[in-house]
Amino acid sequence: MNYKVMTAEEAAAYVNNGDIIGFSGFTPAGCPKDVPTAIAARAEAEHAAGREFKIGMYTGASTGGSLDGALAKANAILFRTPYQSNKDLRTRLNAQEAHYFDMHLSHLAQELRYGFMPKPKFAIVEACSISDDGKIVPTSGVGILPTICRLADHIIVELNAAHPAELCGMHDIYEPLDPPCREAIPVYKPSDRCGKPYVQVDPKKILCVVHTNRENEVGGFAAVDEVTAKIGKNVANFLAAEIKAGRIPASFLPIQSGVGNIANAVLAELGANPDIPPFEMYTEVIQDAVIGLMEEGHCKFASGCSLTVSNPVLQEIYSKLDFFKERVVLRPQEISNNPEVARRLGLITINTALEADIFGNVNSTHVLGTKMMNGIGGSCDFTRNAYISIFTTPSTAKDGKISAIVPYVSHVDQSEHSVKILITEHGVADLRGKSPIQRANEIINNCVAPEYKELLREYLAKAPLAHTPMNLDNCFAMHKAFAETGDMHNAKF
Ligand code: 0RQ
Repeated sequence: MNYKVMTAEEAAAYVNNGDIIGFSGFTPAGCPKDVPTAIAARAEAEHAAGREFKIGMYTGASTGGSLDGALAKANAILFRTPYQSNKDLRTRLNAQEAHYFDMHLSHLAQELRYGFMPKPKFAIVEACSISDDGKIVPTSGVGILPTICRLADHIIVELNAAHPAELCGMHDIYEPLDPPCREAIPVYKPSDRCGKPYVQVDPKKILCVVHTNRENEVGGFAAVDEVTAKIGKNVANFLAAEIKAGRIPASFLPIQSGVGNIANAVLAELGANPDIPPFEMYTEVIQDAVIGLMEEGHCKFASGCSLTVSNPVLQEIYSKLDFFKERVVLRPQEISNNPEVARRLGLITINTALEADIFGNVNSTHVLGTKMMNGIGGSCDFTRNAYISIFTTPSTAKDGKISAIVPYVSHVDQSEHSVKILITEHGVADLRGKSPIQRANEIINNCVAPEYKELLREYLAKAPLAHTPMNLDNCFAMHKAFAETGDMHNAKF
């Protein structure tokens, strides 16, 4: 190998206060680990010496503890985008100690190329192999790797021996041209490939290679419980009925499924339902449940941006690479989440809400309207362009003190125009072709927890008569009741 080999500390020494860095990966899959941790240590040393040290950062989505976690703990983040899910980082950005802007994941690479945000000085990327002529093979997540390598002045490669070089062939790297020269993305089914199995970079830009052998930092998923199992069953039964009614083709359509415990549980239930045919996925995050479904034959193919699986499941994949390379393709996020492709393929999209309102608006990001949870991720990329968009949520949170269905959401991520189906453990609200008042009754009757139904009916009955019966004086009364008394039941309309 012709490249300089350095330790993580030596590589981190190149990074200075105010530098902007793009990181590879998507969720903790495919993210560099040693160099970011070394940058965090450098920040701590600089802070101890009374000097400022913060970096601007672009990532694919959330990352692992040794990236977001270490940099957040060191208070070394000037700004950051897009999706994140690290507890320490969440604390920093909710305290305004790091500027965070939430973006659609499919937008990030192109907006960097368009120059809407400052370009990264460094790309720090994880690879399972690198050739002397600059062919980088990513590991289990791609994210914005091709674009940051194109735009950055310098590339630092973490060559991670925990990922086999034989992974080469699972990726499909395609970067579209920018308008006015962009052409159609030639993906007509989830398994289509249109790019290369590696990222071609200018080898002269590779500053150094850092050898490492580190496992991914993907956490496990909560076991499926009664509520999430019921939500999953409701989704599966709804889709089976749509096939029966002829509104979804009998051959079925590709599925996109969001992130988290609920999404994982929903997928397991889809696999268990005999009326759901074996399916394909065109999604961003391939979670544990998908791999099991693939081995059982319920999932035929998955296109995604990352294998966000627990380490035992990743080892299972690596032990059967020939099997999985035929069934999985990993793409950059501007292709895995591309609205053009999503609309063309006719995706059934299933994402999770923190709260929804009785008119069908969805909040997936802001707890009680102000505190950032994780971010929108790819949920809007898919929802707005779906064949049919589904949102799931448990009907209550925090031991029933919060109703997930409220008079008006405290933050809007998906508007009522994009959300077609809302599903809780209690049932399914079909919002298609319904006016606001019809949607409100559908949601209250089918999705709201029994103990909150009367409260929401009272709100609706007292709201002014209008196309959207919304009372500007008290549409947040349930949120206020929770903030003041710790229980939404105490709301007064
Ligand atoms: O808090 O952990 O303190 O108890 O929110 O809730 O039920 O564990 O749900 O793990 O499925 O995550 C929306 C965050 C759901 C996720 C969200 C509290 C609840 C709990 C988490 P505790 P659960 P999940 C593809 C698509 C946005 C991006 C997206 C997400 C915690 O799915 O980030 O969809 N989605 N991307 O108690 C206050 C409420 C609440 C509430 C729940 N109404 N008010 N707190 N909670 N409802 C992926 C990517 O883009 C990468």
